[in-house]
Amino acid sequence: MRENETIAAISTPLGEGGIGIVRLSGPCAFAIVDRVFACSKKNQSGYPKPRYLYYGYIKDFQKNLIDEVLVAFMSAPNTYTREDIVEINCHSGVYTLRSIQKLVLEAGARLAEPGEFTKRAFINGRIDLSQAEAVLNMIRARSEEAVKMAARGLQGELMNQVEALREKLITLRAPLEASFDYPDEFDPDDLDHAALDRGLEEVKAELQMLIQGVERNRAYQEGVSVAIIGKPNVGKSSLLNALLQQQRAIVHEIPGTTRDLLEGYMNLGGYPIRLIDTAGIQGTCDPVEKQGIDLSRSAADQACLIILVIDGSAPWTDTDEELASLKRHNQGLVVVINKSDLEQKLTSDQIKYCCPGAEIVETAAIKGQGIKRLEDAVTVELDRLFDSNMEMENPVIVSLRHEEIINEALINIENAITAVETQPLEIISLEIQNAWSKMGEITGDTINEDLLDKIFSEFCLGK
Ligand SMILES: Nc1nc2c(ncn2[C@@H]2O[C@H](COP(=O)(O)OP(=O)(O)OP(=O)(O)O)[C@@H](O)[C@H]2O)c(=O)[nH]1
Ligand SMILES: [Mg+2]
Repeated sequence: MRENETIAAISTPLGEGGIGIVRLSGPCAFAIVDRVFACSKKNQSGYPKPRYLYYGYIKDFQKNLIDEVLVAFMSAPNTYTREDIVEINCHSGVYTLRSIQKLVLEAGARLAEPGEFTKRAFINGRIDLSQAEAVLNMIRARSEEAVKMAARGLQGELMNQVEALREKLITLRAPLEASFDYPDEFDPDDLDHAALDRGLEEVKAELQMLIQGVERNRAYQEGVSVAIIGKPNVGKSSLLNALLQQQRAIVHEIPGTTRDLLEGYMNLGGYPIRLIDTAGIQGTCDPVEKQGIDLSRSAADQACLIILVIDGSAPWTDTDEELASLKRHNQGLVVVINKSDLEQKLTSDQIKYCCPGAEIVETAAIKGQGIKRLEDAVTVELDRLFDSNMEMENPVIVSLRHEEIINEALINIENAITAVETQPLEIISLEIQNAWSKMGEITGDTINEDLLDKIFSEFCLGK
């Protein structure tokens, strides 16, 4: 990384809005902005006084006015990047923002790479890697729960847990290393194998604890897919509209109205949900309908949870039974008996027989009846699926990257435990060292430049 360069980028979304920000970070940030910022109070106030907003104009080198702005100067090291930072608050228009960015680049800054501001915060030691990743999670969070988890990551919760574990590993390894380095003073035979074993078991349990909440956390972070499945005309699209509270899908009495997959987004119990309406499943010779049905089946297969809709005013059929059997292991299922406002021909016994244990909810989608009960049933099913009864104060682990690292460290520790009885001390020590080093990849203590680049490249420009 070219740390000595001053970087700049538009840090707010490009579009029309009240305020847009062009941000600079680096040793020449103040000097660069000074070349393009005409500030009336400059001399009287001893500008730039850090953390004050200065009113003035951005002008190009020919003194043409570009925008009326407020500029904040923040001096190192008390800034996001620990470098000098300047934020130019301008009017948010695509052309204005781009013009100011272009001007500061001409005045000596370099265009920042995606995530480079946060990368500098990491490299300059203000945050660790897990906190940098939490920044990304915060930006991407699509539900209240996801925001809460990202905030915990930002506060360094994961970093603290990981560092405490790594400390333990150092303590466990110390007597082993001492016996290699000072064989005269530390006799390997005096080593307390039972204590070593106990310590390793403790670390193993803590690592397992760390991974426990992963699936649920990921569901909160990335969202869950919920597919509405059923025979034609049972009211799937009506249910989608009722849940989304908008006329998203066409509803019609002609069976086979929905031919494609249709999606909408909603939030339930803190879970961001991708709700998918599907074409009604039945035997057909129509090639277009058949394609739609193939899509329905694959949506059912890939969903985290299936809402199986059955028409309560019609008798139970073999197709309903076949649809009930689509549920995979580890997939959630809620059964809806729709059209409960009409005379009922269906008994829940048949459903209970084909979908043992499944929650059954009666709705009248076109009247909006039973929708709240359906939402509650889906939330309960998701909680069950993602083991949400666990205490909320579980460690914050959301990324697949962390999970993989912890799993690998866990293997090292399990190897070390097996080695305590059977292998030379060097092997145990090496496994502990490997686990310590692996865990350092979470905080960024032991990570290579390529991986860092990969992580930060996922950020947006200007962050
Ligand atoms: N009485 C009654 N009619 C309903 C209810 N829900 C849906 N309908 C009617 O059933 C018909 C089919 O509804 P849709 O929501 O289009 O059903 P669908 O399952 O999406 O149908 P396809 O897209 O053809 O598979 C429409 O005429 C709806 O007005 C309900 O709760 N009660
Ligand atoms: Mg439909």
